[in-house]
Amino acid sequence: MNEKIWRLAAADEQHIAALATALQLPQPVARLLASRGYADPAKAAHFLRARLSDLSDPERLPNIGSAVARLAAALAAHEKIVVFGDYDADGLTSTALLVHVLRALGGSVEAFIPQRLDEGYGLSVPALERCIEQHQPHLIVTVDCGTCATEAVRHAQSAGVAVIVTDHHDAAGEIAPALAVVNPKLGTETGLRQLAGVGVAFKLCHALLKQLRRTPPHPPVDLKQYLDLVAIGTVADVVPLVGENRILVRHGLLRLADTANLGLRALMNVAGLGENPDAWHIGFVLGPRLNAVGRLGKADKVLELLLTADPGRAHDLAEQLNAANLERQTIEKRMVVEALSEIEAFFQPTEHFGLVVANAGWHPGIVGIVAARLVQRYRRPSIVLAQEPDGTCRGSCRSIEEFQLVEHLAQCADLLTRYGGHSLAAGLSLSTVNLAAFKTRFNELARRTLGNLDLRPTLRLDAWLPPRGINDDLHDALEGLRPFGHQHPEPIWAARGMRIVGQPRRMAKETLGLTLAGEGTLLRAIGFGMAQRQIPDGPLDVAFQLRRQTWKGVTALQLQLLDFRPAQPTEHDTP
Ligand SMILES: [Mn+2]
Repeated sequence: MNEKIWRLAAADEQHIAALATALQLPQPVARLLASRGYADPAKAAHFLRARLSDLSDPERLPNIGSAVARLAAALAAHEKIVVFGDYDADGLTSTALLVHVLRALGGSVEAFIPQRLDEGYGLSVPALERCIEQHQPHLIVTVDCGTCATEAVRHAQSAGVAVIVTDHHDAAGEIAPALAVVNPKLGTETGLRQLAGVGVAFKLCHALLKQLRRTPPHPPVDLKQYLDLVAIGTVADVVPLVGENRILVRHGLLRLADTANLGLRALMNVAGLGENPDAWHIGFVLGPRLNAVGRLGKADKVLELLLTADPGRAHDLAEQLNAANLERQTIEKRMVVEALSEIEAFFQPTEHFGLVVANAGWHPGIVGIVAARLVQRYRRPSIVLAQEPDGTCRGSCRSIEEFQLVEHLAQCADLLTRYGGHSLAAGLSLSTVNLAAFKTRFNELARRTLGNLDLRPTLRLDAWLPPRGINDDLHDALEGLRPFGHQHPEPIWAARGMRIVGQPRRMAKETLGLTLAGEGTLLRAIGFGMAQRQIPDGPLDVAFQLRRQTWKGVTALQLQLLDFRPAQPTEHDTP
């Protein structure tokens, strides 16, 4: 597992120098920006500023005008509105956002979340029927789902219920005949296509407020106070943290630090989150807690948490979410062990490029996380299926950049009952009688696409640093690049020919501690999970992320090691 290919991100050296001068940036930061598509100083400055005023006009989303007009009419006529969401963190934050805003505008609004385990994802006919029976709405507004829910939308209309769809998923079929389908994937603005469901819901709210502001009295809503919800849904849905998503998340994180949402405040307390939550905390601390109850079939609790005005109730619910997350972890661990033992029984690296495993004892809400673990381990597209007693398999796929899921699943459409999603993550179901044929076909498709590629994990270096360049100025300059996440990862640096001073320290939890020296600079380094790794004699090249740690009142830089290797001459590096 130590066999990583180190690859320096490509960037034009002339651009780097010009950018560093123009924006007064340390060379490595200029290099990073140039390599990530911001070589032009104006573009880079815009990226670094990430101002809310740089968000585009929400009216540029397709069909948003008619959606806003209908919503405004529903508010004016005090019609009963239901926000129909989804059980993941994106769908739940989208729902809470729209409910908060419409209620603040005086709307008569209820929320509805489908049951993951019985009704499945999105606007299905059974979920719709339960929704109508429960709430008797005049108008349903979906968030994070519904683009192709043709049957359910017709069903609603024949029951006299109007439907507005807001969504961000790729259209995998006929577009639902709703009165408006607000989905950036149906438009031509490439910058908006990356929005999460909650980003689309935010745009809808923004457009609605703009509309209402045109005629007094002015609506008493400050949309900025809900940016914490937008940040959470956006990060948790793993959409790229560039463009408008970057702006929304950067400002949403500032809002989250001081959130007025009692549920989020309680959840942060229960999870032990400190002063300045960042995107990592959403992805690895808050996101899993918000998703866990939904996975286990009780997403309504998250919705209640995000909507409650009662601090005691908020605390209780936060505790329940925390407990559900622990339960999820236990189930996940067992499933990973079982999946690995199934795969190891047949796996040949030169034969198996698309992994499909199925088991009757697996939890259908947790298959996606297990698939993600398999991708991490094997670097191949992986599908994990829960076999149901009714003779069907339901599951999740996760993939690598080199293999687009939905287009490959389309080539198995005759074997599947349902599939959909994105290029790196998708869901599917099929009849168990087709399982063997599907396994073979999926592997064959993956072999055709991946068979000739080098699938060893790569470490994408942002720059080689001279040891003297590993300093506080660099660390400070990185603050402006935050938040880091999908498609804008935290920078990885490397340094050549570092010598180990003193003895390596093997510490608790498999942690390795080193003191490194180069060019007269001494640096502390730490490697999580590396305590057992063999340390080569002689100087090392190290790859790391830069941290500033305070310990016993002393603040110092620390290299968080991602890999090390015997020092190599420069010409060995893969470009
Ligand atoms: Mn989503």
